[in-house]
Amino acid sequence: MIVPRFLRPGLVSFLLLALLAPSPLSAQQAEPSAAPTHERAPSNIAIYDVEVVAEYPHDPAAFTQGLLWHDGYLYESTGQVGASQVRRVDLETGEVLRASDIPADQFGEGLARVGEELISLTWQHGVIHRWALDTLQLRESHTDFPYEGWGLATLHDNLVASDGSQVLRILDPETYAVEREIEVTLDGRPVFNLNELEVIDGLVYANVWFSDVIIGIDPDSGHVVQAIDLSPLVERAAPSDRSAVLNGIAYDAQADRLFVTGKLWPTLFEVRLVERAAR
Ligand SMILES: [Ca+2]
Repeated sequence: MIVPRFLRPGLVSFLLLALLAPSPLSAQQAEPSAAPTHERAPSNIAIYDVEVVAEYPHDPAAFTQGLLWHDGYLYESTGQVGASQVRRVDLETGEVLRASDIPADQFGEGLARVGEELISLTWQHGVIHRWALDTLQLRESHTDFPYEGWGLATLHDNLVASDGSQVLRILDPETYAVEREIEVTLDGRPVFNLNELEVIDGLVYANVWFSDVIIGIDPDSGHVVQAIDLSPLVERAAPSDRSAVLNGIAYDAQADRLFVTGKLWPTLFEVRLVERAAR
């Protein structure tokens, strides 16, 4: 858990710069006047470390794609073709209390709650499912969503969805029509691979696929305003599978508890954010 203090600033700068690693698309989109990112660290964002408040068991076979907290339970969606489910999970024991299979040809993705229903995405199938919150019975499947499904959360009265790119989409929670697109940027550069989502106090928090950082995004501007360095937890979870990346954010607003986990991780962590001192 302990990372030498003197290593931390450099470590998180490295992690943040990794988010901005040049890709053909980002290179094309970069402003000609923009300074090369390798010459400066990202600025104007708050950096947080985490303290572990509690550790709970997590199904090490769960390829976690969506995670949320509601009324005393965790709800989790899992991926992989033939193994995707929507689940209600007991926090203390990690026991799967109830589960429903996502159709076996589909790869489950993000999960959000709207009222008494859960909504789950699929990766490349264009299908969005609605499930009864209490029974987890499948109620309806929408079949022509034109984007990849990655992360999903509820933002005010809408849904917010990621598709693995730098774009978040605000969706109508009934029709899934796109009401607004948000390009997510850090220091003016797009941040790709946005994955699992959670909304906390109006900010959209996102896992970034294959990174150890969760970013906090202002949904009005798309600007990254916070970065949370989870690398000590990744080391602690010691995932052996390369695909076992940090993914899964759930917030218990009533008790102000923040939970994070990863795909195939044996542990779910409750964490407290600690802002890193300005330097
Ligand atoms: Ca979530």
